[in-house]
Amino acid sequence: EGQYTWRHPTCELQGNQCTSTLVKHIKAPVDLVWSLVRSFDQPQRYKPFVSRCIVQGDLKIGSLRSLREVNVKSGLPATMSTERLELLDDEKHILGIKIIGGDHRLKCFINVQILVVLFLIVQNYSSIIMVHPELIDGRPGTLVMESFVVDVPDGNTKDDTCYFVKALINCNLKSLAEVSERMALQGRTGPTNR
Ligand code: A8S
Repeated sequence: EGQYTWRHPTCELQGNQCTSTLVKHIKAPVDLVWSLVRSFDQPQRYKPFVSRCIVQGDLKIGSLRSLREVNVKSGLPATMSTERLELLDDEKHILGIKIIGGDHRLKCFINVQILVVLFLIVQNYSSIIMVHPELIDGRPGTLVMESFVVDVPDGNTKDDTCYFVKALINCNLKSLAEVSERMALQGRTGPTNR
């Protein structure tokens, strides 16, 4: 393995790519949110579209070039995706991933939650997610920022591509907030019996 340097995805933006940053405020402590975000081998802990995930070889937490094979639930324009860990920084709370393969075919994507139908191939996708502590209503909370860069596929506009990916990430961040806030509440009051 040769030298490997990692740059923020938005640094290398090309003409046929689109990028955006999404922000979410979560009413749960940063360590709890980070413990969910950093689990590269278990994205299904909070990502609603992931059905299962297998890490090839042994996952050394924090080791770059770890690969995961993610299976997504039916109804999406893909069945699986191969993703590489690009960056895992437990001090700065930053996780970077890159999609390096899969079968993200040109298919119809129907999201019943937001009722959009789009046609897209996800290609050359990199994302970076950062979590920072913040106070929300005087309590420890977390600011989550996720940025991505992806190619605009032939026949699609930048706006449509951005819209599709932002919709996916918004679902992930909404679910991350729900899961973390539930865990934070259980941590404060003890697990519920239901
Ligand atoms: C993430 C972000 C994305 C995931 C996409 C954009 C994906 O897992 C889904 C549908 C697709 O069409 C592509 O952080 C792919 O998970 C939900 C399978 C890659």
